[in-house]
Amino acid sequence: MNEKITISDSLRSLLSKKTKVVVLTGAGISAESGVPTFRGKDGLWKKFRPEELATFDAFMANPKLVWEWYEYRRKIIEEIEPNQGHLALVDFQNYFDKFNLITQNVDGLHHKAGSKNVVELHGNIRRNKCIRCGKIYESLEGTIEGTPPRCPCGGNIRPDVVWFGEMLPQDAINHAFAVSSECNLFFSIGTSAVVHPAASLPLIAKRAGAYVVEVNISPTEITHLVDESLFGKAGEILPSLVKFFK
Ligand code: BV8
Ligand code: ZN
Repeated sequence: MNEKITISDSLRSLLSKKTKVVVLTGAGISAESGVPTFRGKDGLWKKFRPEELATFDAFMANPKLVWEWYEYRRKIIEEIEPNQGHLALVDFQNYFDKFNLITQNVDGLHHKAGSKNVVELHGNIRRNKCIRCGKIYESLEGTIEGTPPRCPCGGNIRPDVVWFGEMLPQDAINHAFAVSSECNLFFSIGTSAVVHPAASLPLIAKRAGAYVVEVNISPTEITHLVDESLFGKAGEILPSLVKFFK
């Protein structure tokens, strides 16, 4: 399915190279690749609530359970490929003179699809770090085997992702705030827009006068305030939007 979708004249006129575009993605853009979303019916949280696993306290209380949950997610991610939605965003990046891709996802699929300078607000599940000395590990080489593995300094190794209650990487969120407040066109794609501060980016763009478009299979927390909602799968909607590029 790649036929043309119906978009407004306003959006159509904004799909020109000169428009400054920011895209925010969430778990929904990876759904068609087979990555379970967080809050959907097949959501990752079906057995546990976010606060039970994706927090530092949860890791300190039960490092084995939290580590195994991430290992389970890494296994899913190792076997999957970017989908048409990720690939369309590479076309977006090649078309628009000013384009910024910001993601809440930790699966690395935008990078794998060929997107450049991806801003990962919540880190990357493939990377790890030591909770004691902060050493970053791109692979587990050099760590002491265990569940979780240990750093030679004695500290536990944890996934290099941002947990609830943790600050986002300062440069990432500052860059995201800056470009969202200067763009003409902002896309919120495949996110329920409940997790802050990422969820404030569409509002910042809207307040700065950008035209805000949501791409989602169902309404979200921000549907009432965006300028245009394109309901459907990101893997179908985004390639259809590419057809409007002049
Ligand atoms: C912080 C990494 C402060 C880990 C993640 C009350 C009000 C406001 C804020 C808070 C509050 N209480 C607590 C907070 C803060 C909290 C927060 O926002 N909580 C929420 C739940 C209320 N935020 C934080 O803690 C952040 N840090 O605030 O620090 C601070 C200040 C001072 C000092 C210290 C700290 C940190 C948040 C980051 C958490 N980490 N991930 C991991 O992955 O394990 S969040 C996690 O949720 C993922 O990153 C995910 O991307 C993100 C957001 O979820 P979505 O991506 O939107 O996924 P979801 O499943 O919800 O939705 C999927 C959507 O896709 C749906 O809408 C669905 O319809 C759609 N969809 C499905 N299929 C498709 C599709 N769309 C299109 N096509 C399809 N095919
Ligand atoms: Zn260490």
